[in-house]
Amino acid sequence: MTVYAQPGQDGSLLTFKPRYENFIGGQWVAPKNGSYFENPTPITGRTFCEVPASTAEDIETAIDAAEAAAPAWGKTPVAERAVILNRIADRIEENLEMLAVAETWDNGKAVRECLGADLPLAADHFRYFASAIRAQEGGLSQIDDDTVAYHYHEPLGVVGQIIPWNFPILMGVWKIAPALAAGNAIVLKPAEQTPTSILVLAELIADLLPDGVLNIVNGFGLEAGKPLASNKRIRKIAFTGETTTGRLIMQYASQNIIPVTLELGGKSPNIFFGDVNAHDDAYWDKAQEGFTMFALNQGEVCTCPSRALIQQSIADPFLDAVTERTKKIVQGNPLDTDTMMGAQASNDQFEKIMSYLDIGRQEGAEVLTGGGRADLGGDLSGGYYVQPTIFKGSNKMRVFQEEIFGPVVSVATFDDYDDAITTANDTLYGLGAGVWSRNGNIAYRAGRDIQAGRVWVNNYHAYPAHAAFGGYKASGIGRENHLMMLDHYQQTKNLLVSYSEDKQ
Ligand code: TXE
Repeated sequence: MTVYAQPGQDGSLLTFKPRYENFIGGQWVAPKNGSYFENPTPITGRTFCEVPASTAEDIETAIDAAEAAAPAWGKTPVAERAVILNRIADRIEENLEMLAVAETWDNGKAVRECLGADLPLAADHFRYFASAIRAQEGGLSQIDDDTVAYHYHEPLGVVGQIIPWNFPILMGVWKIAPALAAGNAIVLKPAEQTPTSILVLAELIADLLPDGVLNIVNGFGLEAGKPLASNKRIRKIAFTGETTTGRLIMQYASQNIIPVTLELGGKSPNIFFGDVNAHDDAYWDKAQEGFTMFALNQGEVCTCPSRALIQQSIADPFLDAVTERTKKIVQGNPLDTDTMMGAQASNDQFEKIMSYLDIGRQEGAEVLTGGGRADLGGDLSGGYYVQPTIFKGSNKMRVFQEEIFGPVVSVATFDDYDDAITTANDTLYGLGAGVWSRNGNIAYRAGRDIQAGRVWVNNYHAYPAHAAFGGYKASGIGRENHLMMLDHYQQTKNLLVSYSEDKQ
C-alpha cells in the first residue's frame, strides 16, 4: 500500500502552480481578456489552481500558431515524427507516478487506476501510432499500360479537439497521438472540470515537440469550445462528450464542411447467460468481476456497463454474489493505492448522480446496495463521493435508459436469448456491451446481434490501442484507436499520371 502525499505537501511528487496559462506556440500565454476560473479538486472540494477562461480571441491565436507549425510538421519524415512520439511515451513512463498524482488530484479518480491503466495506456498509445504511421503505405493502381494512379495520405492541417473530464489525459492522448502521427497540428480544449492535468503533461513534453504543433486552450463550452469547433480555419473536429453537445458540434462543422468524429454517451448492456455458473470457480469469479466493472472510474466511463441483464436461471445466486462483491469495493482517499473508487469528477456530476438515485427509487426500482452519498469523513468530507449502487427494475425505467455516468448499475432479468438481445438493443445508444458465456455459439451470436461498436466477450473495460473503439446509433461517428483512426486525420491525394510518349 502506498499513500501519495497531496500535491504541494511534504514528500509530494508535484506542486501545482497557483495559476496556469494557455499553451500556445510552445509558450505559456495569458488569456486576452485576463479572465480565469477556479479549479477545485474533487477529492476535497477545495480550489487548487486557476486556469484561463479563454474566448474566441485565444482560439484564434492558437490557430495562428498551429497554422504556422502545420506545414513543416506535415512534411517531417514519418520516421522522425515516430521518434518524437516514442520519446513522449518514454517521458510519460519516466514520470508515471507524478502524472498519476496530477490526474487523480484533478479528476478525483483512484490513483491505482492512473498507475495501472490511464498512464500506461497513454504511453502505449503514442508507441502504437509511432509504429502505425511508419507501417502505413500508399497505393498504386495501374489504369492502363502508360497511366498510373498514385494514392497518398496527406495530413489535414490544423485540427480541433474537444475532450471530456472522465479520463482527461487518456482521452487527450487518444486524440493527440494519431493526429500528430498523421502530421497535423492541434488546437485542443480540455473540459472545464479537469483543465490542469493535461497542462502538466504539456509542460512535461513541451521540449520534445516543435512549437505550435500542440496547442491547449482552456475555457468553457460556449466561450471556447464553440469558437474552436465552428472555426473556418480548422480542417476537422474531434469531440468526446454528451450526445446533445455532439449534435451541436455536427451543426458547427456542417457550416464549414469538415469531417467530424464523435464519441458520445452510452447505456451499455452487460449480459450474463445461464451457463456462467456451470464452469469452474475462476470463471464464476471473473463474471462477477465483469459485473462490478460498473464502478470502475466511479462509473464515469462512456462504456460503463450500466445495464446488467441476467438470465433468470442464475439470477438469485449471481445477484447475491455480486451484491456482496460490490459492498467490498474500497472507497477512500483516492491517493491511497488500496482505494478502488475515488470521487466523482465535479460537484455538478455528483448532484446529477444523486438526482438519479432519487429517480430510481421513485420509479420503484429496488436498491440492492448503496443508494446514497458516501461520507468518508475528515479531509474528504468536502469531496464528491457516491456509494456504488445496484438497482433492480425493468428496462423501461429512466435509470435503464438515461446515461447517469456514475457508479450505478440497473439490473433486469431475462428468460431466453431473444429476450436478452431485444432488451440489450432497446436503447438510444450503441457504444459498448458485454457478453458472458462459455457457449461459443451464444457468445458469437450475441456479439454480432448487439447493436454496439464494441462488444467485450468474457471480459470488459479493456482498451488496447489496436482495437477499434466507437459508437453505433446515438453513441457517435467514427472510431478511435486502431490503424483506422489515421483515416480520420488524413486526406487522400490521387495523382493520375500519364507516362505515355505518344505525341497525339
Ligand atoms: O458534457 P459536454 P458535460 C456525458 C455524461 C455527463 C454529461 C454532461 O453523461 O453527465 O455528458 O457532461 C465542451 N461547443 N458525458 O456537461 O457538455 C465542454 O467544454 C463546443 C459523456 O461535461 O458534452 C467539454 O470540453 N464545445 C462523455 C466537452 O464539450 C462544447 C464524457 C464535453 O462537455 C460545447 C463526458 C459547445 N456548445 C460527459 N458545450 C463520454 N462520451 O465519455 C460543451 N462543450
